[in-house]
Amino acid sequence: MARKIPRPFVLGLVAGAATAVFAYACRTTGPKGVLDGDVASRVYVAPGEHDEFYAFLSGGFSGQVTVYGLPSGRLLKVVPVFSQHAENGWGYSEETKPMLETSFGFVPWDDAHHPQLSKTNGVADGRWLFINANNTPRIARISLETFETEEIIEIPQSAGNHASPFVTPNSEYVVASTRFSVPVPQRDISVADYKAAFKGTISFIRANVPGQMDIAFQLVVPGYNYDLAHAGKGPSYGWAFFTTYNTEQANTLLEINASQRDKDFVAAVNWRRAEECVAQGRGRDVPVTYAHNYMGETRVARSELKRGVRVLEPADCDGVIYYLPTPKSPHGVDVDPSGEYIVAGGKLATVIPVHSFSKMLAAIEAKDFEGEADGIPVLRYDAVLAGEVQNPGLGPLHTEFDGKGYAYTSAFLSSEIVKWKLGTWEVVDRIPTYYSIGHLMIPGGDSEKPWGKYVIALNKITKDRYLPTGPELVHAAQLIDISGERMRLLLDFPTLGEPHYAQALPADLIKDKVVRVYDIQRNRNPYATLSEADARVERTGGTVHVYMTAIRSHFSPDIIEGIRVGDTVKFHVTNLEQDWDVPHGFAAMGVQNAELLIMPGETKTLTWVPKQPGVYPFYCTDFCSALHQEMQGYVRVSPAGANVVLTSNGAGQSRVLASGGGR
Ligand code: K7E
Ligand code: CUA
Repeated sequence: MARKIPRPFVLGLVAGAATAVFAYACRTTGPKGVLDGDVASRVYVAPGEHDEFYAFLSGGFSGQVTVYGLPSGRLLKVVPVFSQHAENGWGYSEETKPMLETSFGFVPWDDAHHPQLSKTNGVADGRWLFINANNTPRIARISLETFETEEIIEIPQSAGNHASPFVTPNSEYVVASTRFSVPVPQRDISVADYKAAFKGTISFIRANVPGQMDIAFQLVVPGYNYDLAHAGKGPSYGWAFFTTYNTEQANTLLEINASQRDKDFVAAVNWRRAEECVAQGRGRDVPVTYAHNYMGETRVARSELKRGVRVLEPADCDGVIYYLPTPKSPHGVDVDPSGEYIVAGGKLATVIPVHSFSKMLAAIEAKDFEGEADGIPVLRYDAVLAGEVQNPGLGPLHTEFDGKGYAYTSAFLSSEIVKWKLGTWEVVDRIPTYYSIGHLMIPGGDSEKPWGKYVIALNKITKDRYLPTGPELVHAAQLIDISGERMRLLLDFPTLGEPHYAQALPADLIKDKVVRVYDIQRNRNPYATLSEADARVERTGGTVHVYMTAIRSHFSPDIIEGIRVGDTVKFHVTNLEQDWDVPHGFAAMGVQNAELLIMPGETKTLTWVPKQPGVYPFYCTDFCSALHQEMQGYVRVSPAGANVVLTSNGAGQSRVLASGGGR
């Protein structure tokens, strides 16, 4: 089949500035219907069969992670992370609310961009998935045994936590950098003082012990925008690379003002050198406050405010950071499986520059600098360049690798994936994507040993790919076969939120260790009710605790009286089931909250402050059994000051521990 490459864009140059402004029109006539030959069978996973890969897609502005099976593209789960999730009460239940605490208070939304699997020896090991919150800087750790968010650390002195959270080869650190430079330390000052007072920070976060995520140290860097990152591997182990843009240090209308220079930088940070300097006491402690939230064994999240972070200035630690000139407003920076090549995606560049790690070391040794930026040595472009990929498509953003010597780069403006050969830099294949691709992802494609086989295009614009659904359209991913010489489109599948980036690994790495039930004997929730005999209500002043159990197909108690307007009612619901896939739900009329979805063996708590007298039904929301519709009960609410005695029909006795005057 002859392959003609459409050019679905119009390129306009605004005269008078070295600024290229691209206006483009999506070509909305992609391939439809049957493609070639055996495409359908390549993605067909028969009913009851399992997919070969788990894929984890960021939810972008949904704040969540979604889990898909590949190659089928079937959605398997939404893992709530930074945003409240009404479907299962994440961020609504008392057990999970502390996970969304920050130094700014409760922040129930964020923008999640970059999932990163934990690694051992440079390869995904199936323990955890990390993901960043872009807006209020945070990093989460998700367990791949429970598929739940178990830990969130806030990053102080950061703003726009975009170049995050990229893991080092043994998950020693996740690295994170500021997209927006801000006053460091934060203070009330004019934006006109940008150049003097605004800084970036690069943070190294210890992440390989659950419950102990913490900022190991921060490097204060010039006030540019730091966009993306990747850690070195193999020979470049011990280094991490960050793209910068806006080295012009503009603070308004960046579209034009930050596109002036021909080259910005890739920052190369020697983190082992930073460790040495910190060990020698060359850092200083800055008294900032940040939250650390952890779910832990009790499965009751705790939020703790930490104070103080160790900050290192490049001037106090020679050799810790170098700048590699890189055309032009680079976005992605990706390190090939060998660890030698550092590929940058210059959004406005006409080539893909590839830096050589060994040449970089030689240039550092020879002090082959073209200058300095804020005291940081700038290496000479030609001294570090391995090669340039010519004609790489317009708007190159991100690159992944197949482990067979090829690289795949997404080109946003020309809506295509370009395949090129490492070493010769020649383009060998290209395939259109529908439309405006951002990231792309090959299973293991950022690691030392890619699994290859597929690339997923994560597209920004959907247009006509699915049935229209009003002004707001679902986002789109496309699965492309890369097992042969030519790329082949296999499948479109819709995604939730905006899937910026993704990671994937073979299902065999995790599927047998996935938790099926929480052991009720190990339930450490202080409000757990471990048997129906203990189901009861208790009043402590103005708070009524309902110790409730759920098992097919009833709640105990299912009648509660003696609650008064103004009381705070806490429904502590324990699911006594010990069978896989038997959650119970809990919702009550008028409760200004979401439902609870309680997994087998788990306790979850919903808080309610009733405002009007009446009798309120509650029920199980998850169709759990033939008599699910019978799984219901009533709460009677009396006026404030009423004399109705607190009672329930739970087997444990109802008690008043301290008389309630209504408050
Ligand atoms: Cu969308 Cu990695 Cu936030 Cu590129 S980023 S596209
Ligand atoms: Cu329990 Cu439906």
